[in-house]
Amino acid sequence: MMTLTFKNVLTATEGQIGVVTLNRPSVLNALSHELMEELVAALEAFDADDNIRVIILTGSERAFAAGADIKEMSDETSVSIMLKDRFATWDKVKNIKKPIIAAVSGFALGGGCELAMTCDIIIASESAQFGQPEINIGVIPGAGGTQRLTRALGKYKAMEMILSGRPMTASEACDRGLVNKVVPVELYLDEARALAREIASKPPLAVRMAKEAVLKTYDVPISEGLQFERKNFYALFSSQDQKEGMKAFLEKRPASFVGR
Ligand code: CO8
Repeated sequence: MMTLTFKNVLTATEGQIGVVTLNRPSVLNALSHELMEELVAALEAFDADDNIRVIILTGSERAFAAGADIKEMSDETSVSIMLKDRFATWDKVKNIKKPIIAAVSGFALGGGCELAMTCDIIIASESAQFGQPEINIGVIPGAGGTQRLTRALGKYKAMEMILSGRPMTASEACDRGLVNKVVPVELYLDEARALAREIASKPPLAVRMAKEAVLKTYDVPISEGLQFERKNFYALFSSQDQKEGMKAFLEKRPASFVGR
């Protein structure tokens, strides 16, 4: 992991936490294709690294990301953009198995809002704003906004945001369940780190299966989701960590998890 160097993203490890920082400040972290490819490479490397248990995805104080790169897209045609299959990288972000905490400050607009929503937990600074302004440039959200924002906020608020292009403040996003917690700007990364460390202390296989089961709710009717949950529950009983976790509880001592 440490040998990977990128142009548009920075990576760092802090104990069992992998941090990926979007780093195209001159364009407010606009999500070019090159940036997305590097982002996926960084996330996949952390996902494959046994020493990493949780990933934090962040941007700068001024911008998490102001959307897909409009300059790069402006001359595309329906056919050219389809043939380039730009959403393949987005699908890979969705398929990361370890939990991803988005630490969001400043603009999270268009693809930036969609990227945050593709993460599992969103911690925001007071300056964060979330929006889907694509309507202002003649298109609509393309990386999940119409679906994920609607699941998060309900039909009426999502419709208002997507049709008007108006952004939402961090505190409103938090009140409505799109954001987990809002903190002053100097604290949002620390808040994300604290939560990441807590999750990193849990048994990794259970964390992985819990994430998978929660996400299943987006894809299937509840009867199938319940079956899926049950199978993951059963499967964890063949892990060492289930034996250790339950034994430690009964012996009134802290558990020591190995991820097997
Ligand atoms: N793409 C490219 N460049 C951008 C983008 C962007 N999304 N956002 C900002 N920039 C650039 C600006 O052009 C400017 O560059 P320069 O200094 O060379 O003029 C620089 O960043 C700073 O921006 P501003 O001067 O505009 O800064 P302000 O503080 O005045 O305004 C805003 C900040 C309000 C965030 C403003 O920049 C803005 O409205 N940006 C565009 C927001 C937007 O419309 N986002 C949606 C884009 S479409 C999308 O995301 C679809 C996603 C679907 C996935 C697609 C996969 C292929």
